[in-house]
Amino acid sequence: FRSNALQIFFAFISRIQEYINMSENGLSANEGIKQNSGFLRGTIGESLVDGQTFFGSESDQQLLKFHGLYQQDDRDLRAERKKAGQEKAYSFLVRIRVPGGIVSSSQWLEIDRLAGSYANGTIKLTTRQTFQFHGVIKSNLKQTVAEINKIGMVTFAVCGDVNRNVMCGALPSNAAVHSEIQRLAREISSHLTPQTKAYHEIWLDGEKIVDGGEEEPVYGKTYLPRKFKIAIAAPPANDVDAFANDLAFLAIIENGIVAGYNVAVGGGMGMSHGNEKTYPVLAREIGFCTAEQVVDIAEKAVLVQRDYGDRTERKHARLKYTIEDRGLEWFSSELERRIGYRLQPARKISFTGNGDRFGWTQDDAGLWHFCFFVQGGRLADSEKTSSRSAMRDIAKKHGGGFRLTPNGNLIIANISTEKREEIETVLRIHQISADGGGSALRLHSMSCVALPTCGLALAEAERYLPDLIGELEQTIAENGLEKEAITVRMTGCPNGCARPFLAEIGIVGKAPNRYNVYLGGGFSGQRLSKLYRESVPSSELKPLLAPLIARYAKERTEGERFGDFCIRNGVIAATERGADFHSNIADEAKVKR
Ligand code: SRM
Ligand code: SF4
Repeated sequence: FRSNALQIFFAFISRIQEYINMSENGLSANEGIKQNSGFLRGTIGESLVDGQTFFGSESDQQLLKFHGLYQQDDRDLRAERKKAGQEKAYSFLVRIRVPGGIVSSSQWLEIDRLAGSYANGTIKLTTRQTFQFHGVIKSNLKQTVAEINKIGMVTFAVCGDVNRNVMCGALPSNAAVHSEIQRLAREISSHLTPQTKAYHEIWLDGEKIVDGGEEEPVYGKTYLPRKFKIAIAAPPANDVDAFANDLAFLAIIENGIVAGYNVAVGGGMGMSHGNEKTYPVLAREIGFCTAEQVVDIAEKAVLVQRDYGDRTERKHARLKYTIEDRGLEWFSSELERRIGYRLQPARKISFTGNGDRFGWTQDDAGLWHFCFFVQGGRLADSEKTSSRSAMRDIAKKHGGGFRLTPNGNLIIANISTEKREEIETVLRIHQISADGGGSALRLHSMSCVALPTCGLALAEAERYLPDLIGELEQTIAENGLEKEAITVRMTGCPNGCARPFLAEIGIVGKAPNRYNVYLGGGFSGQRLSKLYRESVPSSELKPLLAPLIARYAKERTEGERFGDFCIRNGVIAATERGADFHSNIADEAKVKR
């Protein structure tokens, strides 16, 4: 107990010190932490072997994120443990970088093994095409990271103030286009990976670099003001939700090949309840470039944000605010100055949806791909599902690999016609169907992790959305809408990890069992939603949404999407730009409950 109390005391002192540093130079505390970290080392190495179950220093907790690791505790157990005078049930989230979501079968088998050996036995497919392990205890962290490294994967730079996992469209119907965007995703990802040897040193027992012997050519010593996200879309699919990214490349496909990319900048989801200075923004297109220009443009866009992003206030530090403050034209000319040429005019693009295409697809090279719905992106073996075992069995038989989709679903990829039956047999044994036995509403639903691991969650998401969808499926069936897709996304807080502001129905945690409901998002991820009702108790969500869905069934025009219907009928005003996200909110939406 004494040593715990001491740890907490020292953590408190170090926090105060950080805040003093911050107020001295006006920069946010994280800037000081990065500056003094020795290129992301801090005292992580020392803390790793201090015999504690947690990292006591605030700086190390922040720096761990750059290494793909978050200190968490089981929030379900907090009250009970506090009452019993026990420390929190600490464990770590381990995020694994998967550019473009592409995983080989042998990697899959190892990921599966590690999930069982070191994590809580589940494999979480995230909304950004990465893997997450939850529940890794501190004494297993180093071994987990080292074993991930052995299969050619890393946890490095998948969190923190750097470029995150680069997403790309997941489902190939045109094999050449997809291999091109996958190649590019990998290239951007490796080009923007920080150069510090800290990761190798701490986790892989790499040689120690003597002070001063290191450089970080793109990022510099203080990295970026905030996280940076890049995606590549292959229209007409917008499964990556391109417009939610700081930077997006939208493939222009002509005669079956990629002719180049439209460049879009300044998207992001996160906001805070009650703070109208924070809001989601859609990325906007600024021009067209060739494939050869993409990586350099990505680097220069990162540099503009590195140099101009707000380092004083983290809630205002994403590229979207840099652009909102300085203007899109300013950004374009600053980018063009750095790349040394003008972007060509953006070309015409249209998207048909931001969901996944489920079931079997044959690409033009003749290979099959099976995409199936993974509830909450969580592969597990439980009373309800044996999806984790199913994928293990398939990975043993199938050399074609897997693709994680940006909606947290999974594709078994590159299956030859001869092999298809064998895969189908395994799927049957484990009762895995493309739609998980659900409606189109369920297939187009997505949630973030939220409780019990996410420290920022205000309400349930992953554990609650399946039940709410079940309730709404009654309304769907009564109105003959089983095959009609409506996008529903739920998050435990307004950070927006499941991109709820780009759903037709967004349900965002406000407090335990209370949610803000957003309507009017575009089906293709092309329009933001707007607040419809605030602080709705979970028991009132179905009564609120069911009549709207029933009305949609009766009054929609041919092919009309739910989000468009809500706007046409005045249920909600359209949000044209991020900056008007908080405007035109119906007064009744703000009624406090
Ligand atoms: Fe996220 C923070 C989970 C995608 C916006 N996100 C978090 C943390 C790490 C909480 C924390 O900081 O302590 C969550 C860990 C929960 C847990 O227990 O696993 C978390 N985010 C996730 C994942 C796992 C959600 C999921 O269910 O799949 C996704 C992992 C993505 C990845 O592999 O990199 C995830 N997060 C997103 C997305 C979607 C996207 O990238 O397309 C967004 C919105 C897009 C954006 O960035 O604007 C997103 N996460 C945030 C934010 C708000 C950022 C902002 O600019 O305001 C935070 C909070 C923060 O950074 O301070 C956050
Ligand atoms: Fe946690 Fe909020 Fe992200 Fe959900 S949206 S995972 S509650 S930070």
